[in-house]
Amino acid sequence: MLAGGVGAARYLAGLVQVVDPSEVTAVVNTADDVWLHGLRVCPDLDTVTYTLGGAVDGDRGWGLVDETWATMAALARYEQVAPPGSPAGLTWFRLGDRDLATHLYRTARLEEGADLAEVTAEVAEAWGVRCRLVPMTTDTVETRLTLAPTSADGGATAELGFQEYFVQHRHSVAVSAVRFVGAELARPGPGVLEAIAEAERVVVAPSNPIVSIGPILAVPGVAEALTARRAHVVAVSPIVAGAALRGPADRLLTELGHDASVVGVARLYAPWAATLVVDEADAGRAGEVEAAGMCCVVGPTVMHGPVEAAALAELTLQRAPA
Ligand code: FO1
Repeated sequence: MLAGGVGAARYLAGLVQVVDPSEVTAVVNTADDVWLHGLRVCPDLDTVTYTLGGAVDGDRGWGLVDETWATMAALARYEQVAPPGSPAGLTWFRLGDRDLATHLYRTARLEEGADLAEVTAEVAEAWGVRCRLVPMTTDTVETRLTLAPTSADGGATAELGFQEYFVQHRHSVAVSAVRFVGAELARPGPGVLEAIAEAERVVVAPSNPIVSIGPILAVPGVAEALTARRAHVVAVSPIVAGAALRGPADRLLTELGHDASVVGVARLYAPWAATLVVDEADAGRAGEVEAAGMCCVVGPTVMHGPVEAAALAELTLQRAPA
C-alpha cells in the first residue's frame, strides 16, 4: 500500500487484523522528513511504526503515548539566545524524550553508512512491526510549498518547508504551488516497484493526495508501475463530505485548483487507480466518481478505532476488482 502519516497508520492497523502482516508492504512518504538538532526525523515512517507497534499517542496520532517533554523544555532556554534564523533552539516542532531515541538511532545508523530502508526495517523490528515498511525512496526528497501572495506582502512569493507549513504555521496559510525537490532524480526505495508489480491489491491509504501520496507518485517509475496495475489499485478517499477528516487536504486541493470532494480525488487518481472507496456520506456522488473514470465503492470509511479500521480494510480488499 501507499502510505502517508496518521490516516495510513490507522488503516494499516486495521489491515493487519484481516490479512497476514507478513504479506503487507507499506510504501511510506518520506518527503516530510526533516533534519532538526542534527537528527534525521521521519514523521510518517515513525507514525506508521509506532501505530503498528501499539505505542502511538492515539489522541495526537503521532509520537509516543505517555511521552515526556523534558528535553524540549530544557531546549527552550536556548531558543532565546539563538541568533535570528538559527534553528538550533527551535521548539515549535516537539520531539518527545522517548521519541528522540528513534531519531538518535536512525541518525547514528545513517552516519555509519546504512541507508534509510535498512534503518527503517531495524526500527520497525524493534517495535515488533510484522509488515514490511519501505521508504518511498532512500534519496532525499523535500516537499516545499509556495505561499499564495497576499496584499500585505506586496505580492512577494515565499516558500516553506513542509513542517514549517504543517506545524509552525498550523497549515493555516494559503498555498499556490507545491513541489517535491529532488524527486526527479530519486530512485524508488528497495522493493517498491516489485511490491506494486506483484501485489494482489495495491491500496492507496486515506492520506493527503497532494502532500502524502503526491510525493510517492513523483518518484520516477512509481506512477508507471501503478498504471500498469491500474485494475488492482484501490484508493480510499481522505475527503468525506467535502472535508478532510484531519489536516489540510481539503484546503490544499481547493488552493491548487482541484475539487475538494471525492470527485476531485477521483479525477486525480483515475489515471492509475481503478477503484475509489468513498464514505456513505458521499453516496450521492458515486455517479460523478464513475464519470471521472473510477469504480465507486461506498461504505463507512471513518475509522473511530481498530474495529472500523478492520472493517474498512475488508471493504477495500473484498470489493475491489481482483
Ligand atoms: N505534529 C505537530 O502538529 N506538532 C509537532 O510538534 C509534531 C512533532 C512531531 C515529531 C515527530 C513526529 O514523528 C511527528 C511529529 N508531528 C508533529 C507530526 C508530523 O508533523 C505530521 O504527522 C506529518 O509530517 C504529516 O503527515
